[in-house]
Amino acid sequence: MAALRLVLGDQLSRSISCLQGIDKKRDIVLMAEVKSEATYVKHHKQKIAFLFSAMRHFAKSLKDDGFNVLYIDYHHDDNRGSLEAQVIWALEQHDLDEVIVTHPGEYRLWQAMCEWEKSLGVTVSMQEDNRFLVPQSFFDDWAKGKKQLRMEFFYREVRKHTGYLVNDGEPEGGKWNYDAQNREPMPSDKDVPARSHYEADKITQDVLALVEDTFDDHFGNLDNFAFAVTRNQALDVLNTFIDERLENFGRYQDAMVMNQPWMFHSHISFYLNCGLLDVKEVIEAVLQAYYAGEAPLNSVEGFVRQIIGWREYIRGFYWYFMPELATKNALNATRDLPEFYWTADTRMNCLKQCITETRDNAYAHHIQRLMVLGNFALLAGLDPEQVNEWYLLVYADAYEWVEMPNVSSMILYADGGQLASKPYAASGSYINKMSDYCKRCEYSVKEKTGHQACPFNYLYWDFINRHKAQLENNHRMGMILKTMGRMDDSKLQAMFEDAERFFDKLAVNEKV
Ligand code: FAD
Ligand code: DLZ
Ligand code: SF4
Repeated sequence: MAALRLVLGDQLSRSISCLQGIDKKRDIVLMAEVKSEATYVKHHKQKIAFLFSAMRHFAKSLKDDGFNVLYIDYHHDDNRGSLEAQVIWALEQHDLDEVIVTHPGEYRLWQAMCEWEKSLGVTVSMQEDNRFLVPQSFFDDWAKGKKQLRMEFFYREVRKHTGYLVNDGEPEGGKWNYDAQNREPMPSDKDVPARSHYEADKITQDVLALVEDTFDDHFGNLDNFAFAVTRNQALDVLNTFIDERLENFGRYQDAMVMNQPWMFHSHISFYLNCGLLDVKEVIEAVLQAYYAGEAPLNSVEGFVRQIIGWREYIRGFYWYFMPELATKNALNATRDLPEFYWTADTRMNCLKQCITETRDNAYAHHIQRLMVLGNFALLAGLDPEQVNEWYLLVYADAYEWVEMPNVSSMILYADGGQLASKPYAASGSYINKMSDYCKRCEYSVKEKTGHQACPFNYLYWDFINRHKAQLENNHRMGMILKTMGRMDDSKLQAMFEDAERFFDKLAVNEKV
């Protein structure tokens, strides 16, 4: 039995399940750059360039090792434009009895693949997606019957299951979570190490030219392209993070600084999510540094939690709640995404910074995505469908399994609290505390009302007021609602009027 083994653009791993048990001589590996995947949303130019280059390098390494690889590039004469059409084409060209795939990361593709056996007329075997530490069934078993699905408790189960940072069932250092030590703003004299930068080789240069030419109407620019595109380079990113950033990762995890897009974050989501790095090797490398005394526990535990907590949880959550998650809109948010999410043309310096950096790098770090871009989307009541589309296309690490729970559930509270115990809403003072953005803003973060006032301030109370009936049942909102109840009526009224004026301007695309 000869098999066609389809490797998707985000499955670039030698140990990916669809390559396991491969017969090098008999089986064929199919990889294809196809229009349907490259344009189902208008991905950032750097995201396409990154994936196409990483795909080409991965295919080359397989070929060099003697695998039978059919690689169909974007302008290949035989390119059929979609994964299914390309598989049909491959089956017509070669004598193959079976198609083997790994469970894809997006529901739309999974749904389509479930129909392939009928349309292709051969056995299609779908293997577990093994780019994660625990299988989907681990999440499903944990979630079943629970009223609340809080990440923290899932994370502890994964810690116990894997034994990472656990000694005889007890957490390393006595606590499961050291976040209390991880909320420092950055001092102004602190240097940030430079981002890892990889020169474009011939493969990458070809891809950059292709993207510039073929996807010129997509968001973003290619000027800052410096991604790792091979496994060795991705490992170099990981090792450089451990050597240069891990020590400070925890302390400055929530900090934001003007013109510092990369901070002390790891920048490995691109590589973890496309298969170039494996979650286990990442955790084990970080733990090795910890046990060698090279990094403090607050940083190491904080980092481990992002990966074996948040990342694993988010993936489990997506598949547990799909397809319903895609249409959730518990707060009935309907406002159109403002034009400035594309142009960065806004007076609000925090948003201007985060959108400009997103456009230039196809990256923003977590707290920018959450507390600036996401917080505004929540407070302004932006339509979840449009916000999801934006996040899915602007970041080079975005696939729906990870993007949608973060957007619909974490930032927009569109699921009504299945993920978060309360909306992540904040006024300008949070942004002021954690960044230097407000110092260079045309608005004043100290003012609560009036033309000069920071819009986050009045939008915050307008949001609380708009949703007070819904939030009243949430015990974590009790204090905030009480505070609003004690506020001066005329002050509140002025803020609601400011919010209305602000929304009127947004509606006619006037600069805000
Ligand atoms: P670090 O800060 O160094 O964190 C280490 C790793 O932890 C990341 O590489 C990532 O794999 C994992 N991680 C941390 N937080 C999360 C999280 N909330 N969900 C899943 N994994 C997490 N991450 C994506 O990979 N793709 C996305 O499309 C994406 N969209 C997001 C949208 C919103 C609204 C928010 C709030 C977060 C989103 N995240 C997404 C999570 C997080 O912002 C990114 O993983 C992180 O910024 C990637 O940069 P890094 O590798 O430097 O991360
Ligand atoms: C994101 C992406 C892009 C831009 N292009 C391709 C492609 O041409 N071929 C391919 O196999 N995969 C691509 N991908 C990744 C897929 O969209 C991804 O596999 C699915 O969204 C499932 O996560
Ligand atoms: Fe953002 Fe308000 Fe600060 Fe300006 S003052 S940077 S709008 S939080």
